[in-house]
Amino acid sequence: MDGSRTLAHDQQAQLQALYAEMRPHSLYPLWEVLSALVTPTPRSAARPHRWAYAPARDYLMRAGDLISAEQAERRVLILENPGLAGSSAIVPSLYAGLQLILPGEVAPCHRHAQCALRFVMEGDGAFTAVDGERAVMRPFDLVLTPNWQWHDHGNEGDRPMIWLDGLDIPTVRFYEASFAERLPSAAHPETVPPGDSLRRYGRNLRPLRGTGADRRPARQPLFHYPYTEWRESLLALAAAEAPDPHLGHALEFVNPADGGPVMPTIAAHVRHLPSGFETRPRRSTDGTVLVVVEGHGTARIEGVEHPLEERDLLVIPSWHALELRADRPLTLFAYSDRAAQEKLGLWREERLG
Ligand code: GTQ
Repeated sequence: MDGSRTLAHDQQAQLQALYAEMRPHSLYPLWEVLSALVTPTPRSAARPHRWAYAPARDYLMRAGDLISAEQAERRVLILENPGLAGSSAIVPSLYAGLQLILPGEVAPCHRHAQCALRFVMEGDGAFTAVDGERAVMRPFDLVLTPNWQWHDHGNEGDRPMIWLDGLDIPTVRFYEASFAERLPSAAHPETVPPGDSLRRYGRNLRPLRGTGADRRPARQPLFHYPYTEWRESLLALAAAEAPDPHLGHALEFVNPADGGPVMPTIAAHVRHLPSGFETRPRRSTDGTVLVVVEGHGTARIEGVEHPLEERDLLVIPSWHALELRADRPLTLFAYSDRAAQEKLGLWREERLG
C-alpha cells in the first residue's frame, strides 16, 4: 500500500510474485505495512463505551442464581470492549469485570502473576484476604491484590457484594508471563487481624527496621484504601483550591513504599468536579476505565456524549479526547495502564482548549 502504490506496473507484478514466494518462509515486506505499524498518532482498536450499572447488575444477579462463587472460582461478568471482541479486554492492556459474592459464599484462594484491584460497587461486610489478612470492604473502597499474593474473597454479611475487578490480564498475556496456582484449602489461614497493614503502613508510618514487625512485602505494603479516607481528602482539596481546568480535583492512589502508582502496571485515581463544572478537552495515551461514584453529568468523548449516572462504567481508549461536565457534584474513580506506559517511556498527554 505505501511506497509500492507509485511503482510501475511490471515492477508491481514482480514484487507481488516475490511476496508470494516469500510468504511460505514467513517473510514479508515492511514497506507494505510500515505506515500501519508506525502511526503518527495512536490508533486504538478499542472503542469508547458506557455500561449502565443496573442492567449489568441484573445479569450478574441472574448468574448468581445459576452458579455459585465456589463453582465458578470467580463469578464475574467481563466488561469486554466492543472493538476488541473475543479478547476479554476493556482496553488492549487491561481487563475489567463485575464480581458477585452472595452472603455465605467464598471465592477460593489462589494467586497469579496478574495484578488486580477491586473497587466496591455495592454491599457491605465482604472481605478480600491477601496472604491471610482480611480487608473488610465497604462501598467505593479500593482493595489491591498485587501479583503473586494469595487472595480469597468471602461474604459474611447479609447482602450481595459486587465490585469491579481491574486486572492487567491482557498485559501479562502479551508478555506470555502468566502463572497461577490454587491453595488446597478454600481460604488462606488468617495471619493477622483485619486492618493490620492499613494501621502499620497507611498513616505515614512503618515498623521500625529491625523490629521484626515488617511482615508485608516491602515493595507493596498497603492494599486497602478506604472510601472514607480518600473521599475526605478529595473534598478537602476541592474546598481549598480551584479545580484543574482539564481534570477537576484529582488525587492519585500511591504505593507508600516508593510514592509511585499502586501497582507496576496499573495506576488509579479519584476526581471531583463541582456542580456545573466542565473540563476542557484532554487526551492521553493510557486507556482508562472510569466509575461514577456520586453525582451525574456527561462525558463527551471525541464529540460523542455519554450520560453519567451513579455506578455507571465508562471506557476511554488511548488518545481519545475527553470532556466531563458535572450536573451535580461528580465524584469519579479511574484506573488505567499509565503505570506501565510511564515505565516504558511511552505515556503522553495533550491538553486541548
Ligand atoms: O478475583 O482473583 O475478575 O483471578 C478475574 C480473574 C477476578 C480474582 C477476575 C481473577 C480474579
